[in-house]
Amino acid sequence: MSLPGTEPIRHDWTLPEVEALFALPFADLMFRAQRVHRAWHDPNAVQLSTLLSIKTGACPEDCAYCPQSVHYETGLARTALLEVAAVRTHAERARAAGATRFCMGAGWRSPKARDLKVVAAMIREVRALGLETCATLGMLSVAQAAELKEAGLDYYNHNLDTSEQFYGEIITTRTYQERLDTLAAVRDAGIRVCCGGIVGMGESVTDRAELLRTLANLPQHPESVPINRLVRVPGTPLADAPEVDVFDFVRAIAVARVLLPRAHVRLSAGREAMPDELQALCLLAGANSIFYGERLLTTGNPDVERDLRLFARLKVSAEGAAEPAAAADAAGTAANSSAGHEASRARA
Ligand code: SAM
Ligand code: DTB
Ligand code: SF4
Repeated sequence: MSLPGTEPIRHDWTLPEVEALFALPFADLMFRAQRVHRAWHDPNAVQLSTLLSIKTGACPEDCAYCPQSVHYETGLARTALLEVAAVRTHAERARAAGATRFCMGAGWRSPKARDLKVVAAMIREVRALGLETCATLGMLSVAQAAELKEAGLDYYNHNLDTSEQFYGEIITTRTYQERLDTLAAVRDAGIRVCCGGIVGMGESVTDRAELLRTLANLPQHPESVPINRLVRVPGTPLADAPEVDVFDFVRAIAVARVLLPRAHVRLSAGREAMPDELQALCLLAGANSIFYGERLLTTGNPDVERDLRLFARLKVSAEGAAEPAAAADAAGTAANSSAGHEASRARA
């Protein structure tokens, strides 16, 4: 498929082709990404997703970047699965602040049957608020994906994180193929796929190219592609990973935009440490979604006021946000926060 005057959507990228994109002069890559971005998206709109950790820590997996892994001493306080009512309160606040999607994350290898029932109830509650729903709960079977679809889940996040070649350096407790199997189960259940990776774990440019090539060559592109910059959490094996050149990070966003024209490319973890200028460059490179709200799962994110100030300076609007008045009516007092009013200004 293609729009008039644009390159077709492809699923047959070769590694040399993707590496050649990474190797372009910065201005040429940005131009190419912008051309694709403007053909498929409103370049001045950004989608806002808010994250909530519904079950934190004590995860049996050994993902080298992750503060929630039981294998590392990160000083993280563990929590049991939240109550449905508490999740609803968080979702109401997110909606009042202007988010359109609410993502629930759990530190699980894969969900247990009784836990999945509770998550299904959370999904129903969040959906009833008019928010899009997303969950990231680890590996899923075909039956579990169907159960989540039945509850009304819109998106499932499950990242490939890096190339298949580099994956074994980062995670040993599950295989790349298991990740791909879960993505297929999610897709086959009719749930939209959110899948991306992390830049800054010591991977090569070839690994970044392979990750994006793998995503682009899936039978159907993920609708949402989070590009995370590693948050170096003390106690994890990657606490001292060398910092990635900021332009190399922007290049990863731009190549994601070129390969995945219709997807929302999300500038994800790592924003708190990014100056506004770098975030603006990422938006110019084709990012059109962010995590919005002062927390990711266990680490910080820019607060709403900072993001809304940036949006106002760039004249960026929030994509598809409910009118603040409607959000206020439904969400009660939480919507009277200055954030709700700021959101309306940013959208104006
Ligand atoms: N346990 C589930 C799983 O792994 O699929 C869901 C939660 S897990 C925290 C979701 C994603 O967060 C990971 O796949 C990874 O891409 C990202 N992530 C975790 N820790 C991170 C960090 N320190 N920096 C950047 N991204 C991180
Ligand atoms: C994704 O790609 N990034 C989000 C979300 N999917 C679940 C998670 C980022 C986590 C950053 C570390 C933390 O806060 O624990
Ligand atoms: Fe567990 Fe997910 Fe963290 Fe890996 S990324 S340790 S699976 S919570």
